[in-house]
Amino acid sequence: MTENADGVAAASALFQERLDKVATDMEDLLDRVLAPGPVDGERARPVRLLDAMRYASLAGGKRFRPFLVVETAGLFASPRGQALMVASAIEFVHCYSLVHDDLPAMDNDDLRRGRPTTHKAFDEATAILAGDGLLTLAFDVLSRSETHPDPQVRVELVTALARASGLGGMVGGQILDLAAEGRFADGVPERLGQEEIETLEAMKTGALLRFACMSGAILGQADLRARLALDRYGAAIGKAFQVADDLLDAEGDPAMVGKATNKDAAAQKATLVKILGVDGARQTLAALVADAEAAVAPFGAKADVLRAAARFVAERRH
Ligand code: GRG
Repeated sequence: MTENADGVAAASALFQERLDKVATDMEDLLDRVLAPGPVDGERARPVRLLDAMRYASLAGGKRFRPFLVVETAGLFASPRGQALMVASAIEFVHCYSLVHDDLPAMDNDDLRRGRPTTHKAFDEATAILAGDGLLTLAFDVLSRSETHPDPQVRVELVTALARASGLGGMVGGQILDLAAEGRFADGVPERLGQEEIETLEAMKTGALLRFACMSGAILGQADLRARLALDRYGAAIGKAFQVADDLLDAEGDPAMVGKATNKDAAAQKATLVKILGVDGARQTLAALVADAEAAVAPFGAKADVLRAAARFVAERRH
């Protein structure tokens, strides 16, 4: 389906409205899940750890992954409350990854989401534990009956999130990234080719975004055709997100981006922008957006906001 210019503008406005609404709902739910009182099976919630987990996950971020969950689940008329539960699990994993990524042993960043990183606001040990706490909480949330009444659906969500975020997904991508920088005593910086960079980025950044899109189909117990369409959409969005992030690093203003920029070039890091050049990366980005838009064509007008989301990824400035 092709939208005319008025349709595109209307879908973009609706996208922003829905993104804002998801951000508000997410804030409320994360606040509730991170309440001071222990839940069944817990003994107590230590204040310092809880404060660090709240600092790392509340009041910040675009909440783009939660938006993808809510919108894809909406295609199958899944209850919004269930989608928000899944969305909060993904956001907890995302926030944990940012906390650990910012640590001195990883990227050593002082600024995230426009304020001090968690290890700067607290200390390193607390930040490591806050990340651990957020990761485990994600799976706690997915296993709750509030997420879906059918335990088989919950198990499918748990498995898919574990695989997207672990060894063969985000964590695996992170170690490939560190290895490429020559960060290990037995390694030298590697000159990665385009295919290797694509694999690394598909794991480090793409896998969680792809799962966010697929989780709507899992929640909605969608048929294979719909799952394949959303998987293609998620894969394109995941790649586009990383290319856009690399372009922001190469060209962005730190005040706008909310974190340090020009780090890839300083670290002589292999990125698609470095291989393809800024213009080549922009062309790749446009092709990925077109592919994401085409992937959700079978859903018709119901997917207008998802098409607008693909365009947002390419145009984002932070
Ligand atoms: C430490 C296990 C571990 C993994 C780290 C996510 C990650 C893997 C590293 C972050 C490095 C990075 C900046 C990757 C680029 C893509 C990305 C995840 C950007 C941040 O996501 P946004 O823009 O952030 O959605 P907000 O703040 O809006 O939530």
